[in-house]
Amino acid sequence: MASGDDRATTPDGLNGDGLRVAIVRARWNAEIVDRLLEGAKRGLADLGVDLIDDVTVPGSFEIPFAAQAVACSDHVDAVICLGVVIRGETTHYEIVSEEAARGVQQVQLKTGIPVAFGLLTVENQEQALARSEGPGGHNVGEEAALVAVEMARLSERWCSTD
Ligand code: RBF
Repeated sequence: MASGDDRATTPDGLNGDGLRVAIVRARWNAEIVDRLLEGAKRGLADLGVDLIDDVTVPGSFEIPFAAQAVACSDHVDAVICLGVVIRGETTHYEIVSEEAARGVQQVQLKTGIPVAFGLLTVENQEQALARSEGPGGHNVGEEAALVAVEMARLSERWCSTD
């Protein structure tokens, strides 16, 4: 796991035993998304989590819709979203990245299922590579896996209806 001043630390003793987690990932920039996927799977395995589904969608713009469908299924405790949006010559960068972020936040607030934002929104390929298994092992997919588990445990503790 990477460390750095600008990154969250993981609570001591965090474990994912018994949690059911699904991944929703975009096919745009697939080579880099695959690196995020590897990181996310590693993060989940390290915490003993069962990955129960791995859903792909065309692009990051579609991620919130799929995340909502998965979160509504009653079969998951958390969802991890993975995508890569690279700034180009058009305004699509802002549209795709902002709508993906807004949508993911809406889904977790609306469904009560934590949805981790493992999307890279970057200027270029170099930045994307650095944040998906770059120097020091920085992998935003792995970080998103830890966030998903932490938030699922938090939700379990405070939102339980038992
Ligand atoms: N999807 C991504 O996940 N990452 C991108 O960098 C990305 N760039 C796009 C640039 C343009 C000009 C367009 C039209 C789409 C882009 N998409 C990207 C796809 C988008 O998320 C979505 O799949 C499509 O717009 C279809 O709804």
